[in-house]
Amino acid sequence: MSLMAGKRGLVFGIANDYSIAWAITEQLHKEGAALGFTHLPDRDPANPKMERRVRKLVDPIGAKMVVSCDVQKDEDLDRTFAVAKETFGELDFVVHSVAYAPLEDLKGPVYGCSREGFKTSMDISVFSLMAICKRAQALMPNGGSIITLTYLGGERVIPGYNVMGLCKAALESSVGYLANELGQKKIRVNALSAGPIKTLSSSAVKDFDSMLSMYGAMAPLRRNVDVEEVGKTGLYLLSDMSSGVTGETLHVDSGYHVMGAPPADAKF
Ligand code: 0WD
Repeated sequence: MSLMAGKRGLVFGIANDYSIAWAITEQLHKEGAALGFTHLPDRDPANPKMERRVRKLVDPIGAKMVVSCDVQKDEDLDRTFAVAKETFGELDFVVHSVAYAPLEDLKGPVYGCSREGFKTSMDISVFSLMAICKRAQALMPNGGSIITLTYLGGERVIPGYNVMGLCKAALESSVGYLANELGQKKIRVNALSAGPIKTLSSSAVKDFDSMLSMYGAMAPLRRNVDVEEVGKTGLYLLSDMSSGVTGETLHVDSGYHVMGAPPADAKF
């Protein structure tokens, strides 16, 4: 029997086919999940680029719902979960794969980050998980699994990751608190800490290409991860295979996070 047969869930954060959320979706679909999606609101309703980009991917896999949702807006979140209730009745899982920082604040230095930029980054990248958990738990009377995407820059200083590192630290902390609060309802909350993957968002991170090559040189597996590996771990965390795992930050990074100094053979 398929791992996700009979399970229903929402995926936040597909921008295009490079998105990590799409790689997770592909795995969930393969294992028989019923899926709903959100996309960023379109500025010009006459030319709905965002919706079209997401629909091109999710319509062929039988998306049960596709809703416009800016996670900064409570009314958008309320509408998304109202549509999910109408469509699915109940939910079994949610994928939170959303992050944003204004470019001028992201590029650093951290001490130069604007107050507004900090608030926006934290609102979209951290508060949105709490806001989503609040609404999702009401649709999970029989328990469920919620995952978010994070990066090592939340645990250690990764030059160039800047304000997003601060966001990921807060996000990972919120995963622990949320796991504790929702545990009695049999809802698990975990973070998947991915190695660097080329996507629309990561292209905004300074020196991203040198980060990629450093993983190949430094990581115990002496290679970087590919997005399919991240997708498969997403599937694991959302399925009953991980039924005893909550409050965890699980690294899918070829082991990079355990290293404290470059291995002897490392060439940069
Ligand atoms: O190397 C990487 N790519 C890594 C990414 C390594 C480790 C973690 N991550 C994390 C990111 O920080 C993020 O949390 O994975 C998550 C997904 O990132 P991604 O797949 O790399 O990036 P992308 O394909 O751009 O998806 C992020 C999406 C947005 O895409 P764009 O590029 O259009 O900003 O987050 C969504 C949006 O779809 N998003 C929002 N959704 C709702 N409301 C909002 C918003 N206000 N802002 C951004």
